[in-house]
Amino acid sequence: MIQSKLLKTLTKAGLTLMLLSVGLFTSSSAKAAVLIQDNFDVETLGLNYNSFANWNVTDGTVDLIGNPNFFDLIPGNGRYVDLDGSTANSGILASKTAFNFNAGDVVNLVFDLAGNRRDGQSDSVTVSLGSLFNETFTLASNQGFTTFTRTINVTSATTANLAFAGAGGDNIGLLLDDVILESTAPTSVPEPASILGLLAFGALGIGSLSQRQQQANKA
Ligand SMILES: [Ca+2]
Ligand SMILES: [Ca+2]
Ligand SMILES: [Ca+2]
Repeated sequence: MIQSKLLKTLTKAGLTLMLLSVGLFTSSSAKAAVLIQDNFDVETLGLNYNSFANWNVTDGTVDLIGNPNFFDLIPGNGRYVDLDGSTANSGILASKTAFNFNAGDVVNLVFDLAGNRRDGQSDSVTVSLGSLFNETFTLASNQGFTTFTRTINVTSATTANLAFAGAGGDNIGLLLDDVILESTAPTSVPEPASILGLLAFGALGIGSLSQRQQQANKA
């Protein structure tokens, strides 16, 4: 009787272990791909700047400002973008790459925005990722860098550029820094070999225990 209880306990433990293992294999098969990670610190300081590594200015102008001492409005952030350049026509910063997304992808978008820090008036920017995402953010002039995070679930395949479209035309715009765009495709398919191995291992364990119990019963 004691052995029978032990067998049940061990079988339960084995099943739990197998389920846990399956869970681990499933989650580890999800791949996160970083599509853009940009702190603008390698760019060249300049007004009406349009030589970005990852971006085109597709309308209006933007300024690249910051350290050292070039309109460094919020020191400690290296270099960053003033979304309203110096031509009284705020800019659209659009990713050079159009990214492919598939149904089931989970997209993470993270960026830092700050108010213009100069004129006491709010500014806004419309952030878009093709048909997947479109949201307008408005920040007061005195607001420091704030991190915004959005999670986007892709329901059908599409291609999209990430874009930051500043609004206004007074040469004093929102500040942008630390953009991260990443996509996770949860495949949810555990590796068949691992699962078979675990099942075989579990069956062997239960089988040998049963055998031992039968022998014990006969004795
Ligand atoms: Ca920066
Ligand atoms: Ca400006
Ligand atoms: Ca403005």
